[in-house]
Order: sequence, then C-alpha cells, then structure tokens
Amino acid sequence: MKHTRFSIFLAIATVFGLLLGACAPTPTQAPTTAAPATEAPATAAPAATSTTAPAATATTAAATTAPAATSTTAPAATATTAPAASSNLTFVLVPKNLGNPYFDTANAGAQAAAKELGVKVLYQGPATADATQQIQLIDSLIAQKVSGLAISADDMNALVPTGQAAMAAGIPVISFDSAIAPAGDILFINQANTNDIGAIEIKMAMDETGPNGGDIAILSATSTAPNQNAWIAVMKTTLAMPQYSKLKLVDVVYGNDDDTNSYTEAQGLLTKYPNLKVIIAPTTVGIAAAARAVQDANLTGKVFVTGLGTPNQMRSYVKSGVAPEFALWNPSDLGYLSIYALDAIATGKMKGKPGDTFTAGKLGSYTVQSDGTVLLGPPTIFNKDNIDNFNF
Ligand code: RAM
Repeated sequence: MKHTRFSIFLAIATVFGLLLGACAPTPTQAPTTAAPATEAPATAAPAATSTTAPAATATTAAATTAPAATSTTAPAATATTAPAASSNLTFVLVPKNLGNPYFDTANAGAQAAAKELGVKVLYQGPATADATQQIQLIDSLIAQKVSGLAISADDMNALVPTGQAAMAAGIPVISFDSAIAPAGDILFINQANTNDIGAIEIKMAMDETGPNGGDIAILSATSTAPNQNAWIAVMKTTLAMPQYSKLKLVDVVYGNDDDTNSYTEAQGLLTKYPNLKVIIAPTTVGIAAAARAVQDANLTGKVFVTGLGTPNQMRSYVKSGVAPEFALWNPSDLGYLSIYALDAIATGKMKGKPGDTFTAGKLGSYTVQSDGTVLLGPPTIFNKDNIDNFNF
C-alpha cells in the first residue's frame, strides 16, 4: 500500500518539483500562525475536497485561509526562534495540541535537527487535541506550500484525506508519536514497540498492586487518539494473560490531554471505585493530573499511579510514592528523528519505503520497517533510583 501510494506521491512531486522550489516559503513567507481553534470552522476544507486538491486548489486555499492565519494568535515562540535556515526548506512539526510539555520537548529535538540540517522547522498545532482543528491547520499549511509535515495525529482515519491532499500537492507527510493510517502518510516514526508499551504498563500496575492485584482503571487522552487506543488494546490483551488474572480493569475514561479534564476524570475514578488500586494513564498529561488527584485526596500509598509520563512532571510523585514507576521514551529524540526522516525524504535521500535507510545525526542509522514504521527504540522505566538522571 505504502509503495503504491508513495509512487503516486513521487510522480506528482516530480511534476511540481520545480514549482515547489520556486515557491518554497522563505523565512518571511513561512507560516507564522497556528491555533486554528480561532479560525471559523466554516473555513475548514471538507475531507473530500482535500483528497483531490491539486496544486491549483491549494493555491486558492491559500488565498482564503491566509487572512485567518494572520489574525490568529501567535504560535509557540519556537516558531519564531527557529534557527536561520541555510536551505529554503521549511518543515512543520504538528503536535496533537499545543501547551503539552511532551510535545514541547519533541520540538526541542526537532529544532536541534533543523540546526544541524540547515532547514527551518516551525512548531504549530491545534489549541486542543481535536482532529477537526488539526485538519484546519494542516489545510492552511498545505496552502502555504510548506516543504514537509511531521504530524502527531489526533485521529488515525480523519487525517487520511488531509495527508493525501498534502502529498498530492508535493508535500511529504510523515506521522510521529501518533500515527495517521497508512494511506495518509509516507511513514510513521514510532517511539517504541506498541506491544512493549502496552505490556509494560500492565506490568508496572502489577508491581504497584503487588501479587494480590485489585481494581485498576485507565485514564487516557482523547477517545480517538491512535497511539493511546493501540496501547489500550495491548493492555487488554495483556490483562488476559494468567499472571495478571488478579488485576481487574473496571473503567477506561478520557481526559482529552487536558490537565483540568484529566484531573476531574481521575477524581471521578477515585469516587466511583473505592477499592481502586491503580490508575494507568498512557498519556503524559493524564498521568501528572492523576498523580495530583491522588495526592490531593490523601490517597498516597492506597491508590497508585503509573503509565507514561515525563520525568520532570513526575519526579515529586515518584519520590512521594504516589507513582513509584512509570515509563517513557525521550520525546526530544523522537522530534529529532522525525525531522531527519522528513528531510531525507524531502531532499530525495530516501523515498521512505520499507527497507530504505537514512542517517539521523547523533542517533545513527535507521531503516524503514516492512510495516512502514521507523522505530526510535525501547522505552525507559523511571523510578526513584534513576529519575534524577533525567531532565525533560
Ligand atoms: C501525551 C500525548 C502523546 C503521548 C504521550 C505519552 O503527551 O498523548 O501523544 O505519546 O502523552
């Protein structure tokens, strides 16, 4: 599937190659805004239109979306502090949402890669982790003829037509962190093996309950988040294994990667399930909010929290015993690797097909796997013994 799709992309890209070269945004032309949340929803291009949008349509879209872009709130400061580019390539790192330290750290790695590669990387995302907002933003970036997109998808399938529209306009699309379905991108930069991430979370929950097990609940991100949903599916399969028969999953709730929502959902779990032993939050936003809720409810030592978090957000909870252990990869490396992969595709160093290899600076060499993914590496488990060795 990816082979065929990419062949089409390449053919179109070749046709528009010179045009793109001539029209590639200079630093001053580069998109300077994000937050499509403030744009009128009516300007959102419907998926069907995006699917077949030729370059000419994209140009038209530029005219219609440009005013909205200039009137929206300024993007993250990083977008304006990107290093001076030595080439005319402008890539955009699109997180699920802005204001999430996890993605800010991914952007720090992306900026380091940009500096090394002599390209410009903008950091623009929706205000909330919402696929409709994310699609509006990406449509605007397509219209502005950016040189490549690295996207953490808010919805696996909803973003396919948008990804296809970008590629039809000669803009390479990769997903990172949270995958677009294969038809909508060239490859996916996966932070760690999906099965490993799901299984580790159940193992950590069992570590926290001890051999007697007990009730556990999951506090996730959004209900459409491709990465969390994949991990939850693995968690459910893992729970069916005999060694976890004493863990009982009583609920799955969604905090939408919003701190306040996540805190409220965690409080709800604590109230609804008096015998709850562990909250597993496979989201850096959710795990920090759940830990705070347990601490505020004076349930430290009675209810434990685990899942995926950043060491800086979780340090105090590890030390107080609210969250004795949790896992994550290095988000900075994820952003760094994503930009190297995108640059390798945009500059023709590789097509991004299974079996293709590329070099990612300090991280070394990577190969695109048969399923169209590039694997960053195994996750790290953090606990009181090692957490002070990490600062992100
Ligand atoms: C949140 C986001 C992100 C996920 C991490 C673990 O920051 O949902 O997509 O990978 O948690």
